[in-house]
Amino acid sequence: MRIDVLTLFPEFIAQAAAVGVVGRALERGRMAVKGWNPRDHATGNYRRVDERPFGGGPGMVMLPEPLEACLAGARADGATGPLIYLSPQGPRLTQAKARSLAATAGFVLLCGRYEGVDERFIAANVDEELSIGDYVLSGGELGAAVVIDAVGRLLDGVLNDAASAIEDSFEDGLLDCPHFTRSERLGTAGVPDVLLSGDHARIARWRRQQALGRTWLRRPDLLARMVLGRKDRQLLEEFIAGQASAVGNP
Ligand code: 9WO
Repeated sequence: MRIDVLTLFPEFIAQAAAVGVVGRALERGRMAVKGWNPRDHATGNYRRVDERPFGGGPGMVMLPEPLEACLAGARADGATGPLIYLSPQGPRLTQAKARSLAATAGFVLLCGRYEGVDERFIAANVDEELSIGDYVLSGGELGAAVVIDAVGRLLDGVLNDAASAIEDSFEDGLLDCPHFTRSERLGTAGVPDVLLSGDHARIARWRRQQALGRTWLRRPDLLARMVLGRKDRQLLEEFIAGQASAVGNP
């Protein structure tokens, strides 16, 4: 997988992609992340990448010319796939979207700065927009880092064991179950008995029930859009019954 990023801060992207499992994906050659700076393609004495907007108002907008030259440079170097603009105006990044991006040969991310990008560059070049949430940042770089991280960890051979990606609750639309370490100081205090039982079937059942129960408690919106199987429905009913008795309801 190859990810190219058009950004005024390529060093930020390089740093963000260098750590953790995604850093390992880079080391192992499963992924390449390349930053491209429109500043390097700006002309004139001042190497301007921004300009005052038509219609007036405060703030500056990114000029199309340096972005066009920058994109052309990336494409000439082999940048592949759709151009994706990180913006709060796009549809929200989901785990499903991360999975579908991870299945491609690559994509190009465009990070805006200032008040945004000249709409004519977007109309002519951007294939899709992607938001990481309903808030305004000072630029698209943190969004790009989020996309690279969410996609990079899904690539084959990146996570230590394939099971940990599959067991990730979000992969099946649920929140994660609680985890407990073999802490020297805390010992087994406060650890559910089932996790100490060595009974792997019971442990798997408990974890599934916790994932279902926490999703029911904390993100009922996620559960509402899912179709649970018979076993899951049973586990959740049992969890809910346990909750009701825990607060002293009949
Ligand atoms: C500013 C603004 C002000 C009022 C109402 C809406 C607004 N949107 C923006 C805006 O998008 N400003 C930008 C800053 C211009 C381009 C890059 N910037 C950006 C990207 N901020 N936040 C993002 C972003 C990207 C992906 N997901 C969430 C936020």
